[in-house]
Amino acid sequence: MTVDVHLAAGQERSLADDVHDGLTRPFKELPPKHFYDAHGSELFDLICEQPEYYPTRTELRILRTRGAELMEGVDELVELGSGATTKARILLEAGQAARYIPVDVSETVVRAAADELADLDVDVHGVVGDIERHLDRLPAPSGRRAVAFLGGTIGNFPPGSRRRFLRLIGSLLAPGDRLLLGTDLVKDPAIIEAAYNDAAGVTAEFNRNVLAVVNRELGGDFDLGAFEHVAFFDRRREWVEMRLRALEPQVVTIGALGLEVDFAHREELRTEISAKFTSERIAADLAAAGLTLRKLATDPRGWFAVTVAER
Ligand code: AVJ
Repeated sequence: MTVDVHLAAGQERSLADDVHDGLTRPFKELPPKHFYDAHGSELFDLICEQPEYYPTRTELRILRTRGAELMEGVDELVELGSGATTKARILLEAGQAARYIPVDVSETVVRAAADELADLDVDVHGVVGDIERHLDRLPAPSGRRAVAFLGGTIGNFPPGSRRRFLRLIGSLLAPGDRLLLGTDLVKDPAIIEAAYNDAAGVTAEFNRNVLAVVNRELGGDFDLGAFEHVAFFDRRREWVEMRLRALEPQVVTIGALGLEVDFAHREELRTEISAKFTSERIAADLAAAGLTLRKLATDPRGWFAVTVAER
């Protein structure tokens, strides 16, 4: 296996910039990518096991039943924000790809991928990097490529950035290559809201974990107990918002930034949007990024979709 590392010093800079920028806005906001330190990644894996959180197991069912057609003619699989190898294994076992290129910010995750897939006859070439900054540094293609962006993470991008990011992915595709895009679909809001408000409180802990990341990495003094988890489906925008609501007025200090941040009583900090799609919206976003929808694979209830798109 090979691992290319494109991170190191730059990543903390991105957190510092995001925190400084986000906490000094009139409506405070932090980008969701900072949830995923080691503890946050564990919490996310735990979220996926909660009975209310349907996206992961629904997408897995689609990959299991439609894997062969999704991977037909594919020589190598690139997975953006790869995380655990569960989905990669299903796709690699269903097709004939000879190379797997996991791309993730976590070096641990990328190295583990090679170990976990050692029993497959697949060459693993990992890339440690930020999918928003380092996609120009992928290894040269060895054949027809499938670029997978699964789990519904595309929904974390607001609509304008979403199309820009899809266009960037499109620029990686040669004729005959494909994008495999996972998207959560619009459905009964009660089902969606339950998925982000699990009874065991794992999502709430995951949400508050971003404050622990800021405390540790930037010398912050956020009191995690002073914020409550809020998640709701915005029906007009068709996205979930997660927020942290201050339970009392407070001043938070971020040492490394020399920053003091005031929170009013019940003031909210937005930590994530997670867009839910219709097939029309998927096709329109792909088209706006110069991509053509070739296939939309969904589960029997129509809760989640894996789309095949080409340039
Ligand atoms: C990993 C971004 C797809 O938006 O559903 C899970 C993250 N946030 N519960 C999602 C998440 C709260 C998840 N994605």
